[in-house]
Amino acid sequence: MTRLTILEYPDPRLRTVAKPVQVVDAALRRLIDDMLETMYDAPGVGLAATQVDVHLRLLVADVSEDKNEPLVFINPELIEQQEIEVSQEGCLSVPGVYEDVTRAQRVRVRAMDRFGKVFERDLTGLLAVCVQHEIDHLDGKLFVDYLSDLKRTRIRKKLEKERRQKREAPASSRAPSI
Ligand code: GNR
Ligand code: NI
Repeated sequence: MTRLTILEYPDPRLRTVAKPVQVVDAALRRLIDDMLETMYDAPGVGLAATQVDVHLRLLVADVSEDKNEPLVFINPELIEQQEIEVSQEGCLSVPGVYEDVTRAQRVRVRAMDRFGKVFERDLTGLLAVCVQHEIDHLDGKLFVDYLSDLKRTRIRKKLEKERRQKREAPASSRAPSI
């Protein structure tokens, strides 16, 4: 299995709208396994294909304590949403940022599993929130889009600065050449 690279905000590729999966085959199952490995390694409770620069409607999740309940949703659709409440979210594509977002705490989702079989499932709490967060990724949307322009700009500047410093650190810690 391969650990994939996760795109980070404000990478414009995170704005791509993903296309429906047409065939569920061995190549797709390999991508699913790589996404699961990437999610567990990160670590995160969910991962959308968009985040690894694959623009197909596919997401994985695991909100279990022991990280032994991998879930796969191919071409997911929300068919019911209830109990709208605020909860705190984070995102592997927006590292270190946690903010309140208002979403349904109970959803019913229809999707295909890793063998292309259609299923429906009722989800609650973190898993319900996570699946909505991942479907947003598939639509090119990020949780920071729900925040004020001011907050989003501050977050973008903070991440850009952190990345700049990460790039410069190796050079500035080198011994002077004189
Ligand atoms: O790991 C994650 N945690 C999380 C917490 C609250 C709401 C949503 C999430 S999803 C996130 C992983 C991620 O970025 N998925 O796209
Ligand atoms: Ni995310």
